[in-house]
Amino acid sequence: MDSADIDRQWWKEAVVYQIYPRSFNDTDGDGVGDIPGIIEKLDYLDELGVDVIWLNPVYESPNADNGYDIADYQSIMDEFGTMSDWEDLLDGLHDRDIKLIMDLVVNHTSDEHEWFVKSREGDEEFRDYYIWRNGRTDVDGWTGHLGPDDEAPPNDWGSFFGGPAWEYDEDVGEWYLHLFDVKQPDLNWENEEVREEVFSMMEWWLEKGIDGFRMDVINLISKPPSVTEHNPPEPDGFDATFDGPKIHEYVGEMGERVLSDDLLTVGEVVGDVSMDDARQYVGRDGDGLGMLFHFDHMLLDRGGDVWEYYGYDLTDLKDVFRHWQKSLEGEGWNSNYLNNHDQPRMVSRFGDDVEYRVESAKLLGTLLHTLHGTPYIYQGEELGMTNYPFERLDDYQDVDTLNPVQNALDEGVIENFDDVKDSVAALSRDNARTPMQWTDEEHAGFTDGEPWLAVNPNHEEINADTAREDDDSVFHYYRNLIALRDDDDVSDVLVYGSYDDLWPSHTDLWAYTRTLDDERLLVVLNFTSEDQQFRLPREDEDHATYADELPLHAGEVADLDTELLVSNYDEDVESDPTEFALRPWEARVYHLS
Ligand code: TEU
Repeated sequence: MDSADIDRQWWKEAVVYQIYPRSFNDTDGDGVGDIPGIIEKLDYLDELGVDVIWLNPVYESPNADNGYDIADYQSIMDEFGTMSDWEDLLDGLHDRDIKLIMDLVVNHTSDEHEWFVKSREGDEEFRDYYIWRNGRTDVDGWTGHLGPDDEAPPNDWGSFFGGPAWEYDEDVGEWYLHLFDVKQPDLNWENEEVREEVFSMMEWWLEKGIDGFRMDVINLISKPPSVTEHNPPEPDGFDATFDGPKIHEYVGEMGERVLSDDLLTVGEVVGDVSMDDARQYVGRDGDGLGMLFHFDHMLLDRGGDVWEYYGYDLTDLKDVFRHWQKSLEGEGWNSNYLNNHDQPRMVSRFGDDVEYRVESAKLLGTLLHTLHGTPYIYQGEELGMTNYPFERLDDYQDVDTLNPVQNALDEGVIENFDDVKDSVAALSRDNARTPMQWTDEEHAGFTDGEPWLAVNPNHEEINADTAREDDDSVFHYYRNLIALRDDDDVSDVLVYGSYDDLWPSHTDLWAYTRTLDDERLLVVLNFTSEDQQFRLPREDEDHATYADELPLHAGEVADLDTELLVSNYDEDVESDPTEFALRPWEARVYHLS
């Protein structure tokens, strides 16, 4: 990469911190986090040094899916506070030079949204805001969910949260589509008025001063013809809901109408997104999004169900990142995340959360902050928070755990919960949602009341208070990583340098370079709990096991200034980057210039 080609944007140079308000900090003792609770922690966020907050949904909602079922896009959920609290939050962030992006959930609303209530009442104006269809009466042997007179749903799609994707409504006499919970009816984006409503709602938030949007399941908004047409062709498979036929028309329209380069925009894209689609979403002459959240690395260790946990191979993880890093190079921008509110804790999933918790949390942080793209930190990640020791089905709250498991038990797909409990515990979204661990006191200082979801018992050891006092903590390591993006000596190569995998086939080490002009970073990460040996090959060496084209060879290093920029072991680190031994979960970043 050549520095002359850099297309600078503030959001490429930023670090984003995600807040799941329900689990962040509770000030009124109801056991649920709230906006005043976030305000109370603004100095903490400032101390960490993050540049942007992504706030999960805080809008009015009956909470069938913790706020992803929105009943009013322009008001704040009572449990979380008031609009004036939210305005104070925005001011408090902006005063500290921290930006705010809001969650945009417009594939669906709550069934309690006024639009759906009216649609269901038969109000002509709102009927076409949602997707209503007749059931099928000609399906022999349909054994699934039924409407009246043994009517089968319009097609056989299942919802993401288990069970059918259609619900029969007696008053309407038709079925409505819900790709997620039955309380999350899908909006009909074919209807121009729906698009208008969404765009003007977005403009309203932008006028209030926000700095961008994270867009929930944005690649689901265009449905296939078998659903949108009145004399539909044969039903498509469920995969047809991903990146549907008019997706770029709709997202492009949003880009043109509402978005600009000055906003941070990140679209969540579920399913197997093709690189052509990805480039269309975020590419130079594309739809106008800045980044995507794809799922390729989140699906390596699991099947489609929450009880299908298999573990992962490092080479597969590297393949996913190499694919995205190289395919978007010079064309679009990457987002990098290893966990969020829907995923298990990264240190439990990709690291070692027992013996090498601190080392592996730091190593994963090093990866996140040295890849090409914008890093996203999920609350508690900066403390090395781990998965929760879930035991019983009653321990969970999440629809995406409870519904599919209960359905599978009812249908005999699972014989008893004990058979799958370890896998469910490894994958459940509730791992991310246990309350933030602030102190070693009762309920980890999250609430004075009863927390809505149990606090991890390891808060006695893992908490923000302890971490801030300990110079060697994950917290301080993260502060250093975040600060690197503001360090003039390395920020350009760190943010804009191209990524090259040095040793793709290595099953235990992840080694790569970032290159801008003559400057380089060399990152070497030991993804195991054993010692490993690293070696840079010479140019003329037969290096069959390394990358086909070596981005860096040992001979070059002799002519360069070498600085050990980052290391997660502070003692006994040799300065020669061409050959060295790595201890368990050791991470090193050398700056070569
Ligand atoms: O998630 C989309 C989604 O399908 C996955 O995150 C899914 O929950 C995961 O693969 C586990 O099965 C978004 C939101 O992030 C999530 O919290 C919402 O529940 C969902 O959309 C519906 O709005």
